[in-house]
Amino acid sequence: MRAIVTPGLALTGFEGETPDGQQEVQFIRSLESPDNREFMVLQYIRKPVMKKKLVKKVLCSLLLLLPSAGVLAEDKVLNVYNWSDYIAKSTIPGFEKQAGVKVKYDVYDSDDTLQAKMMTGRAGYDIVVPTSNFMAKQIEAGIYQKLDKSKIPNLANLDKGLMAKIQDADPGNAHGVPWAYGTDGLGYNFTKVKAILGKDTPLDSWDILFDPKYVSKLKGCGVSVLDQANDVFAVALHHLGKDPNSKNPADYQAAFELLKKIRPYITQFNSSGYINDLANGDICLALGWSGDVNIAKHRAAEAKRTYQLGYVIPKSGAPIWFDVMVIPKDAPHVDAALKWINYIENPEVNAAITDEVFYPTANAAARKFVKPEISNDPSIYPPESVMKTLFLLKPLPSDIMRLQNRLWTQLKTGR
Ligand code: N2P
Repeated sequence: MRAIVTPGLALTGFEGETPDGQQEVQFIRSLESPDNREFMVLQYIRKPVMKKKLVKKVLCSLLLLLPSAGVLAEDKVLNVYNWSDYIAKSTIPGFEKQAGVKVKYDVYDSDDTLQAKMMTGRAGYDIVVPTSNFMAKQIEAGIYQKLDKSKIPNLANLDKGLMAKIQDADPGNAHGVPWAYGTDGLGYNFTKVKAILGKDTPLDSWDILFDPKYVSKLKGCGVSVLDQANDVFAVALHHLGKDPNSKNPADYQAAFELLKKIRPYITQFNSSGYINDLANGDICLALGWSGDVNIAKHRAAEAKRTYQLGYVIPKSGAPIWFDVMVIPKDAPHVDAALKWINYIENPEVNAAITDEVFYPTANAAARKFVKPEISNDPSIYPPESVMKTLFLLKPLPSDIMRLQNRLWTQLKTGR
């Protein structure tokens, strides 16, 4: 049984009996404070049937015994829901040791999955990590709480310029702290692709994916595309010379036509398994995320594969995005969540994550702890000349998101 009580709250709930009449069930759904902060109180009380009055009496005294917010017992558990392949091996054990909090860690590989879970409510997570453009809609829907920044002193380590980039999605950075950022680009098995397309074909172009003349030849060695409509439409729109964050439905129809032309050559839609597929030589081209492709490259080298893998940001430009840690309004362990955010923004903890998953972070103080071969790798930390070509994925109106998803299903199922 979990209990958190703040004085002055209204109580909602119901009570009844199990169908066999043997047990009394009391379910108190939530307590709501006047400022709309919600706290889970008790989930279920199941006990042998007692006289109603007695149940009420027991409950009342139970509530009186519960600690108030000020003297709340410290959280011993933290439920984190994060992207797959996004954390160092040392991150969780380090936090558990330092904070004395046990971490339950679940992963997803698409913003759509996260969004569906969060919008349904009561997911039980204390920390989730949406991409900033999705986060904006979720903040609007009121599902995240404002951060108590006094509990996150390590916020001082963050790069103000990068924080400013996500203020469109989260004004004043009131709700979120960036976990990492990255780009969308092309992951290659250079050895196989050059053998098929010829060593002089320029690989720093989206043409390799969007021009059937190239991609048709790569079908045989495997072509993977991220299973996230929003990213793929942004890239397709950009390739057509249209606004990658377009709000015009006709633009999406045009992007859909482009994608339909290459659909026969796409051998899989995938947002996590493609890392191993690339590392194992099961695909030779991937529209993927920067760190993921670099993880594949690293795994292939560790396994002493003879082929060369690599990540390329096409020279015409590519999406850049930020994934952001936020605390759901109904998070059961807010205090532990704030401790987690502060821990992640410790420069050495933060650098260890970049060293393992090859995603840069907005933590300026961490950069000097990142291994030099990683912090000097332009496919991981895009230099200023490349940064200028990147476009930020922005929040889109809900009808455009729905249109993207409808066209996406049609594309994948080929109907
Ligand atoms: C991590 C994927 C990064 C998420 N595996 C893209 N926003």
